[in-house]
Amino acid sequence: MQKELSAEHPLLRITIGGVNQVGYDSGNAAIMAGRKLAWMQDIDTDQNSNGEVWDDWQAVWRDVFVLDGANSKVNLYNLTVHDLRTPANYAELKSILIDSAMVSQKPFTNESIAVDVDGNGIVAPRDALLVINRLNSGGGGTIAPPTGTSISEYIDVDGNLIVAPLDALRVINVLNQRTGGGEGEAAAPASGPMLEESFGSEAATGELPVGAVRNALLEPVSAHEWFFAQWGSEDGSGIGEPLLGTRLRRPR
Ligand SMILES: [Ca+2]
Ligand SMILES: [Ca+2]
Ligand SMILES: [Ca+2]
Repeated sequence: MQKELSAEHPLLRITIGGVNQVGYDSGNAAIMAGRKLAWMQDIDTDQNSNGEVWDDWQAVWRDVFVLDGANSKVNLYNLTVHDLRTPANYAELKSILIDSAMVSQKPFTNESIAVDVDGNGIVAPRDALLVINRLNSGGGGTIAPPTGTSISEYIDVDGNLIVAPLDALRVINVLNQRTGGGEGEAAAPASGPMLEESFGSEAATGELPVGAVRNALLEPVSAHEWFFAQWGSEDGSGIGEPLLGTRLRRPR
């Protein structure tokens, strides 16, 4: 599944990792055979026969914890209840991981300046037009997960994973704030051409009143989504079945 996710959605940062329960160390080699996974062995510091991570997360066999970019649990999927050999379960888990990554990472929202839809560092009418054009060509509605390796239009300005008129309106509001702010000395953008339709004197990124808009619209996103599953079975054979892992952090 990790291979599929990486190949099908290279822009979504999804990492499957595992934490093995104490007492099942002997299964680690078999689990890693032929796989590349972030794999960890839990330890039992307080000697209650349970791993500390397992205790912290109250994990049970074959739990898959789906974590967001802040390592907070957003879903829990148990592979005893949902055997991944059933195609519908496999598809469901995969979909949960993708959807969670979309919510956390908002790949179609410009994380530098949300209202800069074309990502050229300048906020201009063209940024609103791109959204409007998308809506007019029937491209509104829920945004599908990206399948390419780059984003050319950050059309989801408000980061709700839907392309809607409000996304264009956000840009227009910022443009209106600028035009209402009076004339200023011309300042050239640090790089890139000044767009024809941009508001001449205020086209430089540094002068745009977008700072407040910018982070109000965006959740912080960390480098990776982390998930954990448990590969192993109650009898400790642990071969070929989903196991468990997490970044070592207590749940909220
Ligand atoms: Ca313990
Ligand atoms: Ca722009
Ligand atoms: Ca939106």
